Amino acid sequence: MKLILAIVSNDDSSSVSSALTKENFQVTKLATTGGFLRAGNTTLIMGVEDDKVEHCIEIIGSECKKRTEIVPSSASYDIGRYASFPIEVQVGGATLFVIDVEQFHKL
Ligand code: 2BA
Repeated sequence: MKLILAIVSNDDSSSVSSALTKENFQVTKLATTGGFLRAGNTTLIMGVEDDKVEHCIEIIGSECKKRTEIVPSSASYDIGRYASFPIEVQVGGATLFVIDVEQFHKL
């Protein structure tokens, strides 16, 4: 058995956990925060049989594709003056850790 930790965008967390549970994977969701951006993300914890790991990764990959979005941003030029303009940001994607599980118990 492997333990998969998948850090995904909050926007994708609902669809990816639904897709995983539909395929009979068991998922625990944690609300987490990225150290660099200090923005909320979601960490999924999954105990997965070795022969199902690839399928699990495929599902996560298909639900968490990297994409660009246009979001409003603003800058101040001098005291009290602001300009608003759209910027392109990359969202989505997933960071995965796949770890060997020494023991698994449900008591
Ligand atoms: P990603 O590399 O896609 O990482 C997304 C989130 O996944 C990270 O959020 C962090 O919560 C987690 N993560 C990624 N790699 C990890 C690792 N090796 N160990 C533990 N957790 C990990 P943030 O830390 O807020 O980073 C958001 C995005 O900012 C990153 O996207 C990356 O594109 C960029 N980034 C992160 N650290 C950077 C740095 N030191 N310099 C430049 N860009 C950085």
